[in-house]
Amino acid sequence: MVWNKKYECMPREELQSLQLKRLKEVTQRVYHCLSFYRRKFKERGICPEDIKSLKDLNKLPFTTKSELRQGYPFGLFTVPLSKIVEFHVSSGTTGKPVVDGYTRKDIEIWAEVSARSLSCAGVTAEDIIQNAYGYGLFTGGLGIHYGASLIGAKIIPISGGQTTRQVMMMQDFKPTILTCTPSYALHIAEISEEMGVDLKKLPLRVGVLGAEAWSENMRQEIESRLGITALDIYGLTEIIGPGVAQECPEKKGLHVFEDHFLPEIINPKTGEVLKEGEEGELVLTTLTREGIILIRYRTGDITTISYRPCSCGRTLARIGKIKGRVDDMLIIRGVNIFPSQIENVLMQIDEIEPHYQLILERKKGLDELTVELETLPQIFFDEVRKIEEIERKIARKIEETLGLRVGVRLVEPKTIQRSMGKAKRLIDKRKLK
Ligand code: DLL
Repeated sequence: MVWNKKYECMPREELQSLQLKRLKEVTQRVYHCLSFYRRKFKERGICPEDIKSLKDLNKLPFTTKSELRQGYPFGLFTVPLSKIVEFHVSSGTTGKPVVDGYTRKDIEIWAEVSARSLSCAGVTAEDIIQNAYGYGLFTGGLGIHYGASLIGAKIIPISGGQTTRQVMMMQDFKPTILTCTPSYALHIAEISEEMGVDLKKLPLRVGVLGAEAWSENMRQEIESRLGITALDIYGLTEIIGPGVAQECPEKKGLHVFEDHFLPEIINPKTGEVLKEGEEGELVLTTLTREGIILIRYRTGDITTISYRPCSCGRTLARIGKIKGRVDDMLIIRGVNIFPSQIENVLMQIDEIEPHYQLILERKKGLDELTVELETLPQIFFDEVRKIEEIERKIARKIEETLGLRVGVRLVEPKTIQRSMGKAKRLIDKRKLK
């Protein structure tokens, strides 16, 4: 088990002075290494010496994803290329990806924070981990692998996909931990049920699930279908990969490994720093990375932060479950909504499978949202009245809970595409000029 109590349970004042020391070092480093940061600092009329307390953080400029793209591929590295030992890229599909370059020390840090994450979820050297995050340029597979290795746990590096084989490994190797995206965990459950295998009877006990937004009710669905405790792991390629923040079994937010990553929550429209508990965009500054140092990176992820110590003993700040990305927020007839909020309602309905898609269209100048869902196999599609009744019931439930009128369309079982990694929930069919 890798529980670095020195840092994870450090009194806040001590942690803050460590963060300040590290913040001063990284601002010096980026200022002297990169004209990109020097120019941005100068535009704001500041230099690294102006950072005298953590409060001065908000004098520093934000860094955005589009700036990282402009530096593609190696323009924002803070060390010579000869020091880089590994590359990963972000999983976004539009335009050039964002590249992360890791030095040997960065890989050690990554292994440490990933090991702390897994340990926070209760993983020990005795565990067998079925790692079904994708291996490759995506950070999920290798990030978890490095952490599990540091703990000394036994790893099945199966990667995503080949779901029948995943179930076979679960029966034969008897893993105790499953690591994958929440949507893929549900797909594994579905295939195992088809194969007549009851995962609840196997030794699997914990899922360390992340890389996409998922609701509380989706957690319950996963826990009951797989017979596990499902815990949330957060991270992003730009910062390091999985291991930025992790939920403990208390399930009261994700602990941010603050000795490495300094979090803030801002109003995404104005950039103003928000108070503890207020919802906004998560901004992170890397305090120890070498290959890439990010100052006030705008993650685009919406959450809240709390600095209250947790009953697990950790004093690290906790972020709430990520609600979605700033750019995933839908505004439909004046109602602001995230796909995860719709998911939360859908997961409470009995007559449907937990697979859905949201289809956004523009009709007569107005945005219309249709929720597409699968019925349970035992509900027959020729029972038109019954189908319409269920559709109306779901639409009513969404309207009651979220104040949003949507169309609901039930489709036959197994017609919505399953994901092996991050699920694509929203299909935007609007032809916006
Ligand atoms: O998804 C890293 C990761 C791998 C995290 C495995 C957890 C487990 P990227 O592909 O760069 O990295 O995508 C990062 O995914 O900005 C969020 O929008 C989203 N995301 C990651 N974890 C969560 C989570 C990996 N637990 C982007 N909840 C981030 C909600 C998440 N969204």
